[in-house]
Amino acid sequence: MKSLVYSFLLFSFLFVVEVNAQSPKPKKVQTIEFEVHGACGMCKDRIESALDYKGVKFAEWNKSTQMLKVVFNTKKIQEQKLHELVAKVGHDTSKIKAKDEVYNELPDCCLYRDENVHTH
Ligand SMILES: [Cu+2]
Repeated sequence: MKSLVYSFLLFSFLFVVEVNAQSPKPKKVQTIEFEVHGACGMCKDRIESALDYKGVKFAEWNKSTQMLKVVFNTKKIQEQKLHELVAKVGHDTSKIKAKDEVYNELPDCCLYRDENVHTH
């Protein structure tokens, strides 16, 4: 009899877990990709560090595709802010161009706007 009770409890527990897993929740976590210009591994670190920010769960920049992937909580941070954070450290995004003063402060290897950088 006791084992029957345990089985029932276990079954109930599994049922509750199942129902919770299926109940629709408002989608808070969003993944987006947008273009960010950069030139080297230092750029990658700089771009990803800039997104070490409240509400951002994951950020990865791909040098060869010039695309940045970001996973973020839409209740804590907006897409526009992600672009601002990246532009602020000197990298042009598909929405915001970095200020020249900031861009000019970047190390030579990072000057992605200058075509000659990639040919030396
Ligand atoms: Cu760089």
